[in-house]
Amino acid sequence: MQQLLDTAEKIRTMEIRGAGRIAEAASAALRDYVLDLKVTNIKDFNKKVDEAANILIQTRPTAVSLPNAVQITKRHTSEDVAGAREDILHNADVFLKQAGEALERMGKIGAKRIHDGDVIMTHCNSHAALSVISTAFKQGKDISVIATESRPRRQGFITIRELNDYGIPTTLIVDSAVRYCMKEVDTVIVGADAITVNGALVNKVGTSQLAHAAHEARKNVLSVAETFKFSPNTILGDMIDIEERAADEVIDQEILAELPNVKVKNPAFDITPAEYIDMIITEVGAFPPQMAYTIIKEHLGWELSHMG
Ligand code: RUB
Repeated sequence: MQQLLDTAEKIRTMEIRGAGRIAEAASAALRDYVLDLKVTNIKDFNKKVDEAANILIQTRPTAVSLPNAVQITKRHTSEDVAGAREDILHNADVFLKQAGEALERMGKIGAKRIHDGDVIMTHCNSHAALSVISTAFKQGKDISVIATESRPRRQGFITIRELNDYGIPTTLIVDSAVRYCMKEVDTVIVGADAITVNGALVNKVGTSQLAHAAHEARKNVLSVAETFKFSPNTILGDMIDIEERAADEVIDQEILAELPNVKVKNPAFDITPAEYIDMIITEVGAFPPQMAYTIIKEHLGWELSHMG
């Protein structure tokens, strides 16, 4: 259990971050937990697995990849502990393998939408978006990137490091310079924490202003998202919970303490409506956001909505 708690803590404190990485870490943590779980009857086994699953799911509320990965990993129909354990280990191995392959496939599919000479704007740090950008670059396309800082946690610094390592010409901007710089941009490429049934994109706060500015300037907006980032529960009417993080990520607590009339609001994500997104690149193809329902139905299955 201690190992699983450590992983949960790393997700909560964002040592492990990004919707894809969170999902992979949770699946692996559940696999390792089950491997060491010493119970003999299936009822106790299921109870323990559900408890562990809930600990992982509660670490961060927005990335749907997290509950999806946990549900995909823990589902089994076995009546005995050995069979259930085997199923869960198998599920985790398949999920982790497919997640790795998905990143590569999305890179190849998305790179087709990037042309020689393109200027790409990206936001935050998305492994999926970077897979598309780096694949296009490795194909020999002459591209450059404008990367936002992504306050308050500055994940943009991780992005510029990765782009620099690839050798891709990169310009760092502050978040408020997005609209000013949009005239230079050909395509906006971002990741996703969740895609809802109506094709809305939930991603790092600030994504919606990028998409809005791109829409206004008639530039393309691509979101790159594995199918496990689509939300089955939104079919049942559920809303995506937007994580609110601590004030001290935004302002020094000592300064804030001197300002009794001031409070801080620090939402970690925002919502971009489908009308501002041209295409969602998944591992099974490039789709308009209006096809979210079909992706959920065909690739996640209705049963996810009724579990957990
Ligand atoms: C990260 C973020 C990323 C998505 C997709 O937010 O918003 O764009 O999670 O990332 P945080 P990936 O830093 O708060 O986790 O493509 O790597 O799954």
